[in-house]
Amino acid sequence: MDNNERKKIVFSGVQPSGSISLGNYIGALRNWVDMQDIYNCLYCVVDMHAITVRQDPKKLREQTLSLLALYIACGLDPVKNIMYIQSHVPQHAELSWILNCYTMFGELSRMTQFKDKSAKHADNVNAGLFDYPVLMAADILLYKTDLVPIGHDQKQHLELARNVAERFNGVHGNTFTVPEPFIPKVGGRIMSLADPEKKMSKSDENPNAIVLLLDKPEDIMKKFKRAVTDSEAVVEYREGKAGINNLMTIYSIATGKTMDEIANEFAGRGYGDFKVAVGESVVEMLRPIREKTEELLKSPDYLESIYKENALRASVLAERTMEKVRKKVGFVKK
Ligand code: AQP
Repeated sequence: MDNNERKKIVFSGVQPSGSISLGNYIGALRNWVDMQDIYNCLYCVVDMHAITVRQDPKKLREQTLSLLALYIACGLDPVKNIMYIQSHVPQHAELSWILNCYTMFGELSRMTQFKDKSAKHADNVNAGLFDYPVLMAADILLYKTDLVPIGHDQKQHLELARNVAERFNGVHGNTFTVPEPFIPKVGGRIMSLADPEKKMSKSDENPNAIVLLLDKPEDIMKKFKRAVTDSEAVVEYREGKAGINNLMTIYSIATGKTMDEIANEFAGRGYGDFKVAVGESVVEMLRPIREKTEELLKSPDYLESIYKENALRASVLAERTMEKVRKKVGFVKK
């Protein structure tokens, strides 16, 4: 790389809104690991996003630390990357407020995640839930992010972040880098095991719908054995076979096999054998991650040193952007 050419910046995050799912891992985290050697990466535990739906405070604290431990256990290096907790860098909230004033009510009303989540949490359709994409835009734009690795479900939010950045730049001159999404070709949308027409979500109420990264091997096996498929008994990737397509995608990622190789391996065999094989491959893929996470959670001091140090590193970068933004919008310097 040319010395004058800066390394691209990557930002991504996961909400500690539950224990994280195989969908989060395959759609996002797994790709972060590959990116850490190529780019300057910030990986955030987005706890401020998580409170857009009601959380138990004690559990949220535990889930936040557990998620940070999981990041490390998945292979992310806390020295190479900036790995921190969103609420420890208040510039996220500050920029979010400013960007609110550059985001239209109509744009936010069109967000499908808002529509889905407000239907699911009808008793708590709060302004934060509506405003979620603006906080996400702030997360990304604070760091001059070039690339945002996400699953398919976040594409619309990323598009909004781009529009807000362009609008702000249009009014005040070039301020924000307009980010690009990075959505994996395979695994960008892992589906629920109980309803393969729906995405796998860590906050799904049906425990059989989701595989969690910290699930015990016997539970993972049970969930795959119960996975909803179809009545054809043919392991083949094609339209109309959402359940099988989902299991084949997961198996392909866990084993590195292509769809054709998988179809050949299970030709003439029933779904029973296939589901067991998928379960076993996922157990093996997740085993080292679970073991390492359990080990890290026994060292709270180590985790504390990581999130404190990294919040400082993130704050320095965030403050640089905020100084520029405050000046552009006309705030008096402190
Ligand atoms: N099913 C999925 N397949 C592929 N990628 C997925 N992601 C989420 N679900 C899938 C990706 O994981 C990253 C972190 O997501 P998040 O926790 O910030 O929010 P989310 O997208 O709302 O994830 P969940 O699991 O559905 O959380 P809850 O249930 O709390 O709303 C994102 O990059 C996302 O695309």
